[in-house]
Amino acid sequence: MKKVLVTGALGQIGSELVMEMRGIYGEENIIATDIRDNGSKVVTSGPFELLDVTDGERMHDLAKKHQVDTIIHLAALLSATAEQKPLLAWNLNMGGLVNALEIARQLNLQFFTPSSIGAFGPSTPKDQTPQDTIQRPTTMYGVNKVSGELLSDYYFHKFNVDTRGLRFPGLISYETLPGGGTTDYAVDIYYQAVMKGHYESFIDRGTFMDMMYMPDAVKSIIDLMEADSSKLIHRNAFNVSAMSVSPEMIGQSIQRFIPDFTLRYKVDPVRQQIAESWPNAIDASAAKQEWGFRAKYDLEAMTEDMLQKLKVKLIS
Ligand code: AKB
Repeated sequence: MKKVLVTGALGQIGSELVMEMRGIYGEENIIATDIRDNGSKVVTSGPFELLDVTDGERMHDLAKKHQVDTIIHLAALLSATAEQKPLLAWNLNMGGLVNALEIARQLNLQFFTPSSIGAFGPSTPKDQTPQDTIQRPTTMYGVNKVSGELLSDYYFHKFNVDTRGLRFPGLISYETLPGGGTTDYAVDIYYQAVMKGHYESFIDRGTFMDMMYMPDAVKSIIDLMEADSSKLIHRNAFNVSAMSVSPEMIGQSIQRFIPDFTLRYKVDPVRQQIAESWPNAIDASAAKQEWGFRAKYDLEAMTEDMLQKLKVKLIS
């Protein structure tokens, strides 16, 4: 990666990935794009362009104008929003993806897009979910993610595009809030713990899902993109995870730092049903073997860092 165009750059992943890559590859070499301009440091610290990813012509023009050699395509609706607006999700998630893949083919670019634990469904083995297994998701987001994995494989086999991807778990971060995801509770809980000392979880006790702290997610994207192509067998859908946790486990972890923190439950049936259709804990051994994936943060280390960073952000 020398010159990279990032779509959805103001989202939860993009806002941290862009800043990290600008530090590594040089500010001018990371072209951030998004449908809106929020005036944040992603916009002001390097090249920024407005881009609606359903506009393939503009995406093509921007890739040519900035002479990029890589596209990191992040723009997408997350699971809960996609369930509310399935047709919009199809058009944005699949339309944006096929535009980005076509441009990667036409301009011979390296390509990354994230998949998700949402690509699994109720008939997938729930524990130690294998890298290669049954994928019959029951959500529009899941349908989009499986299709995206297959489409990215297709562009590699058919057109030799250097496509790569990760199946992300819930990502926990303090810079930018996620929006419209099922795993968002695991971010909200930290914000509310710092601001109010209390959280009402929309996901029920005893519901396990995989999670990862954002610094590990950002590093895993960069490491996969830098990995030797000849070593990659599962190019577009590596299972990656740092922990499998339930709301009460995060609550107990927070109580070690904020002893008075209280957790109650007000379950949202839609997001609970999505969560129950996803694995409890996935097996990340293919990512470890093929390109050396390793997460630095476990639950305790993440909680300590999140609370420290949020106290600075929200209180001081
Ligand atoms: C969501 O909850 O929709 C995302 C995901 C796991 O893909 N965070």
